[in-house]
Amino acid sequence: MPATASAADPRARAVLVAVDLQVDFLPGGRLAVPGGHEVVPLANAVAQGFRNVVLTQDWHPADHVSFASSHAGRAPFDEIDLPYGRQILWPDHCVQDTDGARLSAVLDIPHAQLIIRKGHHRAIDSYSTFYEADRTTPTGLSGYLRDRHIDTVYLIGLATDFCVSWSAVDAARHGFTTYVLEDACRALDVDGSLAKAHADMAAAGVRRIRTADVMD
Ligand code: VGL
Ligand code: ZN
Repeated sequence: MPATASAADPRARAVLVAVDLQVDFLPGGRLAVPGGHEVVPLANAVAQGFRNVVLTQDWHPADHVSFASSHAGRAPFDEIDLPYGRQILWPDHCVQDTDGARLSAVLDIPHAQLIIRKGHHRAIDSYSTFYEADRTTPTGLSGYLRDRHIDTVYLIGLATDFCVSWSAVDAARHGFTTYVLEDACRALDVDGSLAKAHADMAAAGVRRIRTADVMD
């Protein structure tokens, strides 16, 4: 599908959302996703087939509630209860305007039209790029997509079992036809999180496919 497809083309109503392809989630980063770097060239290739591409960035203040360092006596991967629900505590990562929060230098999608930054409210995490973890505070992405008459969302990126799956579930729940391109994602797999993500995506009607299914 060339990037010049006409408005009549169904691909004009589709968006590729490339989730959190950021330095801290790549090998050597502060919350590295195993094999995360393998996704970046695939993202570059698959994006060629989309007119509409949105990138996302995890973008936390230095004292973010999701950081173990913000809670005395807690260690990364502990879980705590917060007003909006259960929260896994992470190593500090993707702190606003730091090198770790930057998009991968290998990412090459010059026609991406929007970057959604999420997780910027100190007291709420946001795995999903549609709604924060209280499930009610919007990032604005669904309004942006609806204004542009986009009804189909394809997701790739990091991590399958957190930001990709939560975004996919929210997209499907809010009426978008939703696909996850699984070979262009990698998982953290913390304590059964990947199996749970698969179950949650199935329940929400998210379709799991491969990049070859959308590339000519
Ligand atoms: C993510 C954990 C914490 C992700 C972000 O991008 O999947 N995971 N923050
Ligand atoms: Zn985060």
